[in-house]
Amino acid sequence: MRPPVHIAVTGAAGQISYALIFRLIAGDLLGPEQPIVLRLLDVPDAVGALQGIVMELVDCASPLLDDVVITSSPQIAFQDADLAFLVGARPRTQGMERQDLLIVNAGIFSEQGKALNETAKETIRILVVGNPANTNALIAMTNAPRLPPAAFSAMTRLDHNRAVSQLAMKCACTVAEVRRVAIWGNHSTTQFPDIHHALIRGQPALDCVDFDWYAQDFIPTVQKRGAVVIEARGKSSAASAANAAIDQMRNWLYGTPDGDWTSMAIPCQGQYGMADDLVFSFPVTTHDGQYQVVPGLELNEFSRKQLALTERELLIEREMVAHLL
Ligand code: NAX
Repeated sequence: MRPPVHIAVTGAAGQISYALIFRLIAGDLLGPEQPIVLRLLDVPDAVGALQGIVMELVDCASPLLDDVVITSSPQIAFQDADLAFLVGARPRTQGMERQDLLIVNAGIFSEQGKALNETAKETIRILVVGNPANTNALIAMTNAPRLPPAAFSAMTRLDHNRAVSQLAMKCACTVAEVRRVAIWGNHSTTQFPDIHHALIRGQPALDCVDFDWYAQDFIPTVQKRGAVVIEARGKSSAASAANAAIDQMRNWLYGTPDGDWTSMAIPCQGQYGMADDLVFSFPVTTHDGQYQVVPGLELNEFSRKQLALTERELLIEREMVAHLL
């Protein structure tokens, strides 16, 4: 029997985690041979709900579930963790401005960054899902100087998957026939869903679709998809977000397919002229558990303008949490 992999999940009593945890013990991330210890973190008021989740986990009789730890201490949650999904965050409530949300959640991610610094393995991989995901990842990373910056990423895979599906539907092809879509920048409505380098059955995507459709329909559809789901469902995306978290972590660990790439928000080191010290989404390839930004992509004036917009938003967010960096 292999030694278990310890997976920390924060916001474990929330709706995304409820869709994520059961897929983890079904082997959807690490395969059907790999035992798992789940380390579930939520606020003290949610520990009762976590106990119910533990009962349900037990009731799955999964051969892959080695143990479950439930806690409201981030230090305990991250102790010995190999992987961490930082999902927990305060949702935006009525009357709350984006700025208020940023400040409340910044406090959570600075505390969790410090806890990761104290107790996590140096080889841990941390995927930040809780919003505002890019800036939360930046705060956690800055507060965990013992860990390599490359241990952190924020989730833009849901945006990437949304873009792939929208393009496949428009071109009446399968999602497997769509390659090299990219999401640049912030996981927000300023993100830039880019199909300039995308291929449909090996042909340039922009030869298959009309540019006006791309600029006026596709881009806003992907950017605002989260709000449209909320309007229809009365709740924000949960199963698709959990699915994207598994996709992003799986590619990170096991690599991207030959001839394709994915999108991940990662610590920026000035690639494509973007400001350092942001967590910025780029097209990346992954290999042996490491990610590399796809180099040398041509960016036209349209793309540069979109990149500048999303970079500007991230710079403003960074300024607002400067006291925690
Ligand atoms: P829920 O409100 O269902 O769950 C959040 C959970 O986090 C709750 O159980 C809450 O008690 C817990 N929590 C709050 N503060 C905590 C803390 N300090 N430590 C540990 N746990 C804490 O939200 P859910 O729908 O699961 O969404 C979670 C986060 O994902 C939100 O910030 C949401 O905006 C974000 N999303 C990010 C996406 C992305 O693509 N990056 C897409 C989906 C989603 O909108």
